[in-house]
Amino acid sequence: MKTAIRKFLSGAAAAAILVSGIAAAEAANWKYAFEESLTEVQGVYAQKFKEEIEKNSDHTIQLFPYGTLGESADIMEQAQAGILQFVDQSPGFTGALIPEAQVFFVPYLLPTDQEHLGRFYKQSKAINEDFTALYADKGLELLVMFPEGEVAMTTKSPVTGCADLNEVKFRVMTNPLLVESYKAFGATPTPLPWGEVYGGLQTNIIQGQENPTFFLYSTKIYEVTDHITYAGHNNFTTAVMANKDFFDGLSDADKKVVRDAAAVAYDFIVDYQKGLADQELKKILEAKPEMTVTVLNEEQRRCFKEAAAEVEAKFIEMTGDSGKAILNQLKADLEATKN
Ligand code: 6CS
Repeated sequence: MKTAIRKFLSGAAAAAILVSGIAAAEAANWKYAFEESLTEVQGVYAQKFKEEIEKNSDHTIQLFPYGTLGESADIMEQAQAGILQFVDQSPGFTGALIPEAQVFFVPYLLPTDQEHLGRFYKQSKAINEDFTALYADKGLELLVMFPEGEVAMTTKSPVTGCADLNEVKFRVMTNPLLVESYKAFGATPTPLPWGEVYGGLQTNIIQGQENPTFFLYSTKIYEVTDHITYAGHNNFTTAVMANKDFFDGLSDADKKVVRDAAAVAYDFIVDYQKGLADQELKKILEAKPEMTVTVLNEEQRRCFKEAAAEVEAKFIEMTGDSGKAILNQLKADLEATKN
């Protein structure tokens, strides 16, 4: 009897070891790189995504914040090569790879109302179907796009209209349509990776740049510029994707874990950003009380709005029927998610 129990127990133990061994063999460590620090919006999103994946599977996520693996262009290359499983790259840097992604730089296309944007990215057919297909063509599984807040211009001299941008070397992300935008606004656009912006402003190689308010505080850009201007011309959009071969190779259960984590993190990051811009603007003014903050009125915005039509025409010229279809779909999606 004793021997039988012992045999049963050792059999059960062996089975347990075998099962845990199989589970351990299946558990993977996935690498996820993004363009910001751990405590900035992309980093907060990534941490929530990691938490969800690790809660709902045996897999772990290793996070690589901005700079640890290079610039935005570098992490995209690594994700396409399959060295990284996940990457956050903003359309501001994806324009050369997927020209249609430049649609997010048609001025005044996106509203500044964060609640509207929260509904839009989640429900948009253009994003969740049309862009998904375009990213797939480049070996990427688009998981989510989310807003990071209204962009503001920060400059060394005050801006109350397009005329004030004349002769201003204005840094933009490396995106041909953004170059066209700032040309149309009257500035001299200078495309640069993020790592060159602070030093460029400090040494006066450039005299302006644009970014959401939280980023102006977290990156201390207020130290090297003196004026913040809100023209309401855009909201910062970012995108998280997986290497497509990696994603296609996952089990259905793991695909669901990944998609669910992306969706939970989306709701979390939209909620996290409520009041963030105001909060961070206050911190900028505490750190540098002499910084001026101007919200342009309708009259002052007129030239920026007139430039928008020109930029939209350029976008269609650059992207043809495919871009036109995406633009129209985005407009329809924005209308459908107004309330
Ligand atoms: O302007 C940029 O290059 C950066 N801006 C933001 C808000 N995130 C990452 C990106 O590199």
